[in-house]
Amino acid sequence: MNSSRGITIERHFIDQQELHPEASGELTRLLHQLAFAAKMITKEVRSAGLSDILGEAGHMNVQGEVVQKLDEISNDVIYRSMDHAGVLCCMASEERDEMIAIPKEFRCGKYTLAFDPLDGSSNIDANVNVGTIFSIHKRVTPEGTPGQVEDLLQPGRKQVVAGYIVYGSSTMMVYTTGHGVNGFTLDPTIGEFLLSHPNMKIPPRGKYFSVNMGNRHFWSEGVRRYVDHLTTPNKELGTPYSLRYIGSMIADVHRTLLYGGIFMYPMDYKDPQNPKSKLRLLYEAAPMSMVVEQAGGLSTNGRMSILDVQPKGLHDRVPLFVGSKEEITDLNHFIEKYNVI
Ligand code: AHM
Ligand code: MG
Repeated sequence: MNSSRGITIERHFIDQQELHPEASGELTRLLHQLAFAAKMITKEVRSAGLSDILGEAGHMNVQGEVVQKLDEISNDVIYRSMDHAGVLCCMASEERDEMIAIPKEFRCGKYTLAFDPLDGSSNIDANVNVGTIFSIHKRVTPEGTPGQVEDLLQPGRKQVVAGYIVYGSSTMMVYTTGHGVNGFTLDPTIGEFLLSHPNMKIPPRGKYFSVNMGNRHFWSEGVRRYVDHLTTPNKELGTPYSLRYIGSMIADVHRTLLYGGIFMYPMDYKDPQNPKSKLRLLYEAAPMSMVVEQAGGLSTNGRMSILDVQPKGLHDRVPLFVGSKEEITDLNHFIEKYNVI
């Protein structure tokens, strides 16, 4: 932690904006609103353990109000922080099937926001880390008109900002504008995010791998052999690796970013005629991959960088492999050799 210099996230946004004299300040406003939403969601997550006392989701609480699920609450917090800010032309959320339009009474801006309001929310009751993931693109349709789905359906490579907020033992916001990665920790006593992890870099190799081993039988041969390689003792290669899997992608990737190694959610061949991926491209895989790549790591779907995958629908799913440069390079050799993802 290095928050002693007291650089707040707001000051950091402004410093970044000053590097781009042509900037209109819209992106700064957008990030500011996201940081605000993060504080609001922190408040909700921190009191989640009290739901038994205050009322279960879907039931009446002691005040006679219907208790909402935390992922719905987070979705609403982000939507309400953003809809009137005049910087977005449309949004997409894991919690909504269709594109989210900006209400007519508010100005339509030049950016789009895709977000997962509360990744890993099935872990909430066990007091496990959850998080918000966000991805921002510049629209492709004319400014001043309502946003369209095509504004959102852009590859990760074109993200202008990507990042996440992890609600753990502390709340941390990590983001990139394509010029490195910075991490900010929320100081709850003053309600400010302070720069705690400047210029984050992922180690070129780590000693942890992160994957749902219960699915091993459903992976392709390349992935299975790679994981066998990671778990077979070999002093020279530094194996076996240690397994770490929380089942909350945001926390698993955050740890991977800090300590190095690899996070995987491979394609599932349970039904070989209909292989399935789980994680969503637009608001899970692409933003996390941009952060990791900006920190010096790599990402792949088994064929190309996640950042080059062209989305066809808002909720497209992809196999995701993300982490240290050397692990992803090794994995690619296994995938090439066995010629399947
Ligand atoms: P969610 O967005 O519904 O929370 O689902 C995504 C989560 C990821 O956070 C995590 O990596 C994955 O699902 C865990 O899946 P599994 O239980 O199949 O390992
Ligand atoms: Mg999710």
